[in-house]
Amino acid sequence: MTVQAVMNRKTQLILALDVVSRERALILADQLKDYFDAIKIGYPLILHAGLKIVKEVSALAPVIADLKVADIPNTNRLICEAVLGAGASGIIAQAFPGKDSLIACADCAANYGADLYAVIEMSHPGAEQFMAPLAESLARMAIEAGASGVVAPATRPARIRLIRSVIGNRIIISPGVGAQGGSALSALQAGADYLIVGRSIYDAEDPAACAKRVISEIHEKRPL
Ligand code: OMP
Repeated sequence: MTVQAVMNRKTQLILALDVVSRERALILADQLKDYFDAIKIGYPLILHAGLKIVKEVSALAPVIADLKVADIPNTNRLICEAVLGAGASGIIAQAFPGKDSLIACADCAANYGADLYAVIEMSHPGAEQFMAPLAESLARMAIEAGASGVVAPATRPARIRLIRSVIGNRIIISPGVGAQGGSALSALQAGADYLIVGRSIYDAEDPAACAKRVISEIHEKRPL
């Protein structure tokens, strides 16, 4: 079984750094690093700034590479090696391609001492069509494959509660807070370990003040 848990649970927030300018990304990462347990970087930033941005942001905070890896095992391994080799300490993969594909990611993550998070049900409305009916099986399979945890929707806290009952004490990271309408507190109360927050913080007039507000809101009502 290949399970890690690299992230340090301090604020329980993960910054989704979906800006497309390297300069803005580095300024935001530096301003916000103390308010987040990790910074999630995906295609928008990597495609604009190049893979080296993973190394640059990793110098400031732990990076989760959100490449939603979804291919055959060999291609999954090559993708994971590239981004974990560049300094990421976590990677996000889709669960739906199946157990062998996910095991390739989990084994690669283990080789780098990194975490694998498997997407089992996404936060947007369209995920109710095909993903939600399969989410429990995907979650079970992800755990068997050796994932450190799963990605489950803050937009539907009842789904987080259900997934928690399936995966025991593995990690749930949960996007959809703020811009997509999800409530930080409801997602945590439903069983999420970490909240992924992007636009509502990096697009705020004062991102650091906004991050502080979210932290005080969640931890005043739910002590760490
Ligand atoms: P905001 O909606 O701006 O807070 O950003 C949410 C972040 O979480 C984006 O980077 C999305 O790509 C990501 N995300 C979802 O919104 N929903 C999902 O179901 C899964 C993810 C993800 O895997 O991170």
